[in-house]
Amino acid sequence: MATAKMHPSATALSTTIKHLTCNHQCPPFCTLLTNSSSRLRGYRLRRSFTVSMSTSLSTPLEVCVKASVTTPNKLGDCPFTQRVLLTLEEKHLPYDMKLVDLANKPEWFLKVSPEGKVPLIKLDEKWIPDSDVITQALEEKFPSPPLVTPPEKASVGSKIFSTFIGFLKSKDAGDGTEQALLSELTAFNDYIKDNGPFINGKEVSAADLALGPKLYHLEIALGHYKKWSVPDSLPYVKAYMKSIFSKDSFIKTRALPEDVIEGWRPKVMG
Ligand SMILES: N[C@@H](CCC(=O)N[C@@H](CS)C(=O)NCC(=O)O)C(=O)O
Repeated sequence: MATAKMHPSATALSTTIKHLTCNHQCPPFCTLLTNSSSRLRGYRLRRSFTVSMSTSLSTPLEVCVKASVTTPNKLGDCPFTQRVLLTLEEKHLPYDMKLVDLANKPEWFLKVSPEGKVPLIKLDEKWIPDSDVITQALEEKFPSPPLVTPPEKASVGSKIFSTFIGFLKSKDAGDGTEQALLSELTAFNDYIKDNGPFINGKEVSAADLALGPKLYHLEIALGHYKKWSVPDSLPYVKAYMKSIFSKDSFIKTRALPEDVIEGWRPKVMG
């Protein structure tokens, strides 16, 4: 496993995490921590491990991602960012993550992202915002392996996230928000039962990479704030979550549960 201690001068704002797919039995983040000039005073990077990358890209793509609010130099809890990282992982594209402290956005970030939002990716020398636009652009530029979800299936499960947020924010147990979420999850359960195991059948596709991170937030946030979990009466939803969450690409790009909890706190507190 490649390890490198952070030099004290490397802050979350200026640090680039060079994220490479490696063929070791590494824990979730097999990373080399470097600053933007790929060098930190005080230590040398170990380069003695083998890196396997099946891609034609020689230079890693630069991606701005949310930084953790609980743990220095870790990826934060943005589901849109994870969607983009999952797409990069599934397409075996190398990338450098630039951790952005969203509570204290640095100048360089605001210059390239006037809206101040992540994810943001640099493609053909241009910074592109928005996970919808980014994943579409990645599909066009790097079509192999294809991750396209057919248009008629692309909106499957798309109301789960908004109904989850409604229930999470709710302070009135009888206001119908739990029922609204259950009804979306039930429709999804039935769909996966007939068409699964993934939204487009046998293989994972773009719609799963968008939905997976949102279900991860649902599981952690509702478990923590409402002591609620997906009922056993929805076994296909449960199996779907289990299989997405256990993918290597997901484990590598997921947020820390404590960041997910902190991220939703303002919404829960109202
Ligand atoms: N529609 C955008 C949403 C991106 C978004 O809302 N990102 C959040 C973090 S999860 C953000 O950057 N918020 C800005 C802020 O918190 O100041 C996408 O799909 O990329």
